Amino acid sequence: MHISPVLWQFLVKWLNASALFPREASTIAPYADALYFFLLLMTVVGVILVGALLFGFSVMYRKEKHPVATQIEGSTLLEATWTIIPLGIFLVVFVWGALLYFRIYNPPTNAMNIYVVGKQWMWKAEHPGGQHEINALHVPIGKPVQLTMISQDVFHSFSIPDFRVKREVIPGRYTTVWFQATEPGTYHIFCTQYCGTNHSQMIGEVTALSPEDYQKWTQESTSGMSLAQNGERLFASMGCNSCHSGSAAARGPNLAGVYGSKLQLAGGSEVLVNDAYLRDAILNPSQHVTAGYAPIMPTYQGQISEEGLIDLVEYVKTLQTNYRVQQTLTTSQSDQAAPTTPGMVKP
Ligand code: HEC
Ligand SMILES: [Cu+2]
Repeated sequence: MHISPVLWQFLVKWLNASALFPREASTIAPYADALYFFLLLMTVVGVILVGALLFGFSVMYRKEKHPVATQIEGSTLLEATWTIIPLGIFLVVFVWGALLYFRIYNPPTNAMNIYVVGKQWMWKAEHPGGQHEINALHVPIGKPVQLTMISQDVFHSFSIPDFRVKREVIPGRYTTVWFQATEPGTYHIFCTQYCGTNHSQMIGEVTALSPEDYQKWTQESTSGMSLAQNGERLFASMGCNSCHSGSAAARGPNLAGVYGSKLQLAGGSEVLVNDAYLRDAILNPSQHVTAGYAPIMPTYQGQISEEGLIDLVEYVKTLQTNYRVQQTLTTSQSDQAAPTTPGMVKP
């Protein structure tokens, strides 16, 4: 029998695509699958048990053998048994699931961070070194990678099935996932929340590389400017440094070392300054005024793109001990002449 090569290729492709199970390509995948298979096993046991009892009782108590029904008034022992055993199973699933949840959603502190911006209908990745990607994500294997994600428009959901990773990507708020890839290769990225006409095309590819190949990739695809460097320019061109100059006479607080610190607010409460807080401090300054300062910082809502905000956040993160704004002040004169500012919202 002869099969046309086209048909054969189609068949092979179809068999691959309809593989019953995604690959296990992250450290977390086997753990997620273990719980999944446990649930599957419990379900199968339940179905067989109930099915067998149903069938058995129908045969045992059929009309020819028992023409007159016997009334049974209940059995405490029986009822306690079928309450306690399932309760025990559900509690096991609950504790197991909760432990796994914490493991999946709490990134290790040494994780490297990559930003992901979702929009109708694409995924944009921003590496700290300034590498930009669209519908693609390069990561090293054997190293925890955290994604800090945000949507520029509607709700999306970021999923890498082979890594057992999935999380909502929401406008106005950073969400995170993390994973550690175990095998070099390419893996699908999906948007798993219906987000409009071309939702089905909101897909991409993760490329997991060996550390050496990843190193090579970062060098080859650099745009020349890191996110923090872009942020530094933006900081100058948007006039942030007029208030945050770092000098004692400045109207705004010194931002050096603010990232990761506990900030005292005017209302008396304390906040931990993380990525999300920095973003919010730029967009909604009046919501949480720092103690000892007048609420004079203008809102930048609608004036900076999500990418621009990421740049600013990365820049403020780098202001650890030596305050570089002074330097920005002196170098910004030449930038001011630039016709367009990277990261500004385009109309
Ligand atoms: C008109 C002066 C002014 C300008 C311009 C200004 N800020 Fe502020 N900023 C302040 C003041 C005052 C505070 C403290 C009071 C508050 O929280 O609103 C502050 C607070 C902040 C904070 C919170 C952290 C802290 O230490 O209080 C961040 C982050 C920040 N500014 C970043 C920026 C960025 C980025 C820009 C430019 C896009 C900017 N600011 C522009 C005056 C300003
Ligand atoms: Cu989407």
